Amino acid sequence: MSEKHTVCAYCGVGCGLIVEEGITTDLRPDPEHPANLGRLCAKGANLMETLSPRGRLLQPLLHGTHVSWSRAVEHVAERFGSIIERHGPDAVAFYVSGQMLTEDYYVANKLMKGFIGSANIDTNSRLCMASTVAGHIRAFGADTVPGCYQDLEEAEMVVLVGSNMASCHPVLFQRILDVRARGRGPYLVVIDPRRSETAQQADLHLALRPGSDGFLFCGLLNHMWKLGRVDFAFLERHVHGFVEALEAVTDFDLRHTAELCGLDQAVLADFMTRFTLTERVVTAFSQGINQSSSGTDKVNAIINCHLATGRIGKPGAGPFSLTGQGNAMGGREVGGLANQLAAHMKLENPEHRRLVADFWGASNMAERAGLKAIDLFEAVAEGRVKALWVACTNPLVSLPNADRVRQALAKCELLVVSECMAHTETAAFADVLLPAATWGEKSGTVTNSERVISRQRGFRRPLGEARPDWAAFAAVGRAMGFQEAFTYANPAAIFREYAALSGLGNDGTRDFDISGLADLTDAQYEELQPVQWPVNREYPQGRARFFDDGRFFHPDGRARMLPIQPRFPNLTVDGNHDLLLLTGRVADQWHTMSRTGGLAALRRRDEEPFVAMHPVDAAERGIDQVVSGLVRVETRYGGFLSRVRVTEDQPMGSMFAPFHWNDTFAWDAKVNSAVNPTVDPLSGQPELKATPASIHPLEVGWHGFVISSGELTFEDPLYWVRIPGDGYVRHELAFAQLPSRCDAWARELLGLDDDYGEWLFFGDEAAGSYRAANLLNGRLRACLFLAREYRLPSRRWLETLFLKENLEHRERRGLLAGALV
Ligand SMILES: Nc1nc2c(c(=O)[nH]1)N[C@H]1C(S)=C(S)[C@@H](COP(=O)(O)OP(=O)(O)OC[C@H]3O[C@@H](n4cnc5c(=O)[nH]c(N)nc54)[C@H](O)[C@@H]3O)O[C@H]1N2
Ligand SMILES: Nc1nc2c(c(=O)[nH]1)N[C@H]1C(S)=C(S)[C@@H](COP(=O)(O)OP(=O)(O)OC[C@H]3O[C@@H](n4cnc5c(=O)[nH]c(N)nc54)[C@H](O)[C@@H]3O)O[C@H]1N2
Ligand code: SF4
Ligand SMILES: [Mo]
Repeated sequence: MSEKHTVCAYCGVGCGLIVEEGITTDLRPDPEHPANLGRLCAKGANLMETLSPRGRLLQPLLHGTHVSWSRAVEHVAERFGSIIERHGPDAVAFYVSGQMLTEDYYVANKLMKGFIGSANIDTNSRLCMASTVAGHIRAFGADTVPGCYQDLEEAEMVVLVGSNMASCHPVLFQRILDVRARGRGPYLVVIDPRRSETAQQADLHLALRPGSDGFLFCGLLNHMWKLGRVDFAFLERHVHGFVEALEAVTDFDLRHTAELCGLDQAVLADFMTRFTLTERVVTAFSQGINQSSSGTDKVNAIINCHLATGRIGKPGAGPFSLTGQGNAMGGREVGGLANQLAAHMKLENPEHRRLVADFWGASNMAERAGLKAIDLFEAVAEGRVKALWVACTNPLVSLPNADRVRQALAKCELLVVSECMAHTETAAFADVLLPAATWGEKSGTVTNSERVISRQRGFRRPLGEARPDWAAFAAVGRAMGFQEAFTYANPAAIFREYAALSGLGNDGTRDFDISGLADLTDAQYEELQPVQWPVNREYPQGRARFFDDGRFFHPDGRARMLPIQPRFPNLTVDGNHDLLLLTGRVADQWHTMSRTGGLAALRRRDEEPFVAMHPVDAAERGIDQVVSGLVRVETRYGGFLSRVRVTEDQPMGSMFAPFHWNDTFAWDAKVNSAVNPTVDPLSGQPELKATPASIHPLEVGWHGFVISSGELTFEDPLYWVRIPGDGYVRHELAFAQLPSRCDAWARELLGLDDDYGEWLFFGDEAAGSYRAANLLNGRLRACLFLAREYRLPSRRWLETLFLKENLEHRERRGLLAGALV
């Protein structure tokens, strides 16, 4: 029996886990990891199930043919090399991910920025954290998260803005609920247009008008000023720009702010006064703030409020950005964004460039920022970027205006995709597919939302020929001629180099410094306990809070308050699209579902893609009359199919759809086909939370479902969605019409066009319902139910039949009669 401490593969909370491998594999939360202290959420608890070999990419493929790793690497290096030779280094790019480990990220960034000589490496964190990074740098002079998780427990008031923490950072939310249950927890405010799972548990929910957060925080600053609570003594000593910042909010009195935000004035006044008078307040924010065309300004509007009152870097007080992916923070540290260098050094700073170039022995250092994600894919579509290496992300599903992304990928001369799964939408376009080792098989470090660096430890051999991503990038680096710079014995060697770089010429001038870890031996790296950065001479055991000493990272040591002019999303008004589409997540699914979509335990809560809307909006459009709930949402960019959920939790005038479902799990369900690609001019982060949209009933002739032992594919459906069960798969279906030769069609549809088993058929077009079932040796192999009306037999009952060894006579009869329970 071996026991390994590691961290969860999913979100930025960064929970510690203990994996015990023996005859069975056991996974339990680590009672001592500082992030979760023994807690776990459903996604984490089901992680072992994701290790199945099903669907994994096991071999390098070159145009679909199995080749050796060395052949694949040679091909990539040679093609990258020849494109660079003909068109210059800016004709190639990497698009990477906050789910790579720090060591993977470091090597990819080093190769692109130090040796290829372009800064065209960007990451899915552009869609996620870029506005926070830009906001932090403007306010603090560095991308510093001031506080830590304990602050959320020690606060008297926690304000969650644009964060559905109950679903997206469940363990952190649990920590808040736990102190509340002990009777001394914070007063909880949730600012979110919709009554999310988190808002449902709040003391106060401010359902503000979508996109109006900037106005709200400007109003708050104004209110605090009026109440005489601005801490001018602190500002005089530690902050620049406060006069201008305060002047900028003079117009936002309470009445005006309430109007702009669509909130009740008295309720807003209560919130603002409470915020003003409560000493220990944490404002935690996430995608409702970041994913906006004015996201950076919103981040600074929040930080302004904390700076103005000196409530930063203190126990229980400060602004707190929640990171999304497990190593989103690590990616920011290594410089994974196209406008950063490495170890929080700045690409535009010649001194930093020189330091890094000398340290790397870089032959071809990038001199200026590269293309940010949206521009990068546009450049691919226009043929300016000709070779692209995508690693650990599925942009065809997760980038806005996805149909344009599809065009870009189709056009790309050389698309390399590093994936652990064989079939993702993006992988389908790859010229070269590189099999990646994944969670449980690879080792390295990740950094969570509170700057805690933890070891992710592999406990299994990679499946097939899979390799860790760092090894793939390093191999290509060597094949491109940079042997010395890309020869690493193991992740520990990469980490040491990175840690040393972070301390280079630092002396406290840069926040990110882990030079205290630069001399770890392999064995010490293996044993490394979670530690919060910085780790250096001054803070050998890490530092819980920055700015408690009033020192910031602008050259003058002061923070900046910024004059904010809030604005609403700049949406092209389009008469037909009169509802605002907001997008986000559900608790049990992870992004593009490649890990979570196939697990029965995680599909029970939300089986099908859905779009939520208010009953009044539904009634006005006749959507409440659509019994099946099947609808199509459309915008000027494209559309997607979904089931409508009519609920008062969704405010009037807007809709909410999780962006998880895609062509792998459903038909035409990709939300990002409809989402606009407008970006924040400062951060380049897209406006994923607001697109004008319309909604229409889907004209359906026949509704139905199939239960079978394996996955099926369908020709010409109006709609299908795949729902995994334990030992079976169900597909929900809709067709325009029934073919004339139903029985033959059913055999083919069920993939059982063989001579085995016994067939039962019942009903036809005229009867308005049709059923078919196949039994082998008394056991149900597959069954199909279709009806004109959306009135179908109980799926649960049929699913229990599916698991039975031998059907009784009564059950066989019931199969075709179909119990409508
Ligand atoms: N279950 C699950 N957990 C996850 C993930 C996942 O895929 N699934 N992904 C991880 C990642 S990468 C990330 S980035 C995080 C994201 O975590 P969150 O940011 O919490 O999640 P989202 O659902 O994207 O958006 C949060 C909320 O923003 C609200 N919102 C929309 N528009 C506005 C607005 O104008 N103002 C305000 N105030 N709110 C608005 C939405 O209604 C939504 O409830 O989750 C992480 N955790
Ligand atoms: N409309 C809308 N769109 C959004 C968002 C939104 O709120 N609304 N949120 C955005 C945000 S915040 C994010 S972070 C993105 C996330 O979007 P993506 O990054 O595209 O989503 P994932 O499904 O997590 O993709 C990760 C891929 O990496 C693969 N993988 C897993 N482990 C490894 C590994 O170790 N190595 C390699 N090479 N591959 C691996 C997985 O199989 C999977 O296909 O989506 C963004 N898109
Ligand atoms: S909260 Fe996040 S890190 Fe913790 S177990 Fe759940 S998904 Fe994993
Ligand atoms: Mo994210």
